[in-house]
Amino acid sequence: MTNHEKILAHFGIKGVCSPLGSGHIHKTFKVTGKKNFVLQRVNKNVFTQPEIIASNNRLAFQFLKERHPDYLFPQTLSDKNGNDLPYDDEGYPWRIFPMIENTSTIDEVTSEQEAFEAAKGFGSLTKNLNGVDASLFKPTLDRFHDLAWRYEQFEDALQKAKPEVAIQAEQEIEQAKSFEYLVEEYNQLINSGRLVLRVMHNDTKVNNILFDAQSRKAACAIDLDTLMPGYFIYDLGDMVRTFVSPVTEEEKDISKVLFRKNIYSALLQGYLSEMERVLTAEEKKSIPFAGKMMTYIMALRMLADFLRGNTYYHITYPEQNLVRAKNQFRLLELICSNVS
Ligand code: GN1
Ligand code: MG
Repeated sequence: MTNHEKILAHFGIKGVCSPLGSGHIHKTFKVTGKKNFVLQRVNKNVFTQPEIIASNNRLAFQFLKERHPDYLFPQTLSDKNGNDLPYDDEGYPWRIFPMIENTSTIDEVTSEQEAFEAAKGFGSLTKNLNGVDASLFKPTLDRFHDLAWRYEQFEDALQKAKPEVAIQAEQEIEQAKSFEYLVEEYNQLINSGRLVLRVMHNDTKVNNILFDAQSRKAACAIDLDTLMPGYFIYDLGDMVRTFVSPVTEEEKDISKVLFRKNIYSALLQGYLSEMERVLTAEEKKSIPFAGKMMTYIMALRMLADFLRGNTYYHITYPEQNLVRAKNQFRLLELICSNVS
C-alpha cells in the first residue's frame, strides 16, 4: 500500500491521488473516486501543534452549525477513530475534506466582480463568526501577523545572513528599512485598543476563495489553518495585497505590478457589504492601513526567508523568495502612494 492509500484507508476512502493547488506550505492532493476529496499532508515544521488547527476549526464549525447552519464551512472528516488528523508512519498529520464540486479558484483578480465577491466571501466568514468566544481559539502560529515581531525577525535574519546572500538582497534590505515607520504606526494602533480581537481567517489570498462555477459568486473560504484570533486589518490587508495587482507575488517583471484603483474600491465594497455593521467606527478608521501593513509583513517574511537560506516557503528556484520580496516592496510603494 502506498502512503496515500494507507491514509485514505484510515478514513475508509478509496481513490486516486493527484497534486492540487499552489499553496506554499502543505502538500495537497485531489482524491478522485466515487466521491472526490481533498487530501492534505500538514506541514509539521510550520505548524508544530496541528491539533490547535483542528480544535479551532471544530469550535468554528460547531458555532456556525448552531447559529448559521446555511454557512458552508469546509470541516475536515474524522477518521474511523474519530480523529481529525491521523498521523502517517513518518509522523506527518493528514486531513481530508469532501471536495466542493462545481467550484474553482483564481490566482489573479481579473474583474471588479471577482474582487467584490471574494472580499464578500471572506467578510461573510468573519460576520458569521461574530459573537463566538474568541478566547477559546488559540493561535496556531504565535505572533503570526505581529508586524513588530516580523521586523525583528528580519533584523535577526539580516544579522545572521551569509555576506554573499546579503549583497544579493542589498536593494530589498534598504527598502525594508525605509518602511520601518509602518512598524511604529502598527504598534500605536495595536496599543491604542481601537481594534477588536476577532476570529479571523488570516490567510485571505484570493486563491483561498472557491468561486461557484455558474454564478461566479464566492461559495466558500478555504485554507483555515490560521483561523484564530486576530484583527480585521489582517484579512482586509491580505486581500488588498493579493487583489489590487494584476499579477501575483511570483511575477519577476515588477513593471507589471500595478495598483488598480477600481479593484481596490470593489474589494472594499464587497468586504463592507458583509462587515459594515460588524466593524466599529474606530476600526473603520484603520481601513487605509490594512494593505500597507500586510504587504510589508509579507515582503519582510519573504526577504527574511531568502536571507536565512529559504527554510520556510517552498521554492522552485534559488532566488524565488527574493523575487517575491522585490515584487511585494514594489506593491507596497504603490499602495502607500495610492491609499491615504
Ligand atoms: C503562505 O498557505 P499558503 O501557502 O496559501 C503563508 C501566508 C502567506 C502566503 C504567501 C502558514 O500561505 O501567510 O501570505 O504563503 N502561510 C503560512 O503566499 O505561513
Ligand atoms: Mg495557508
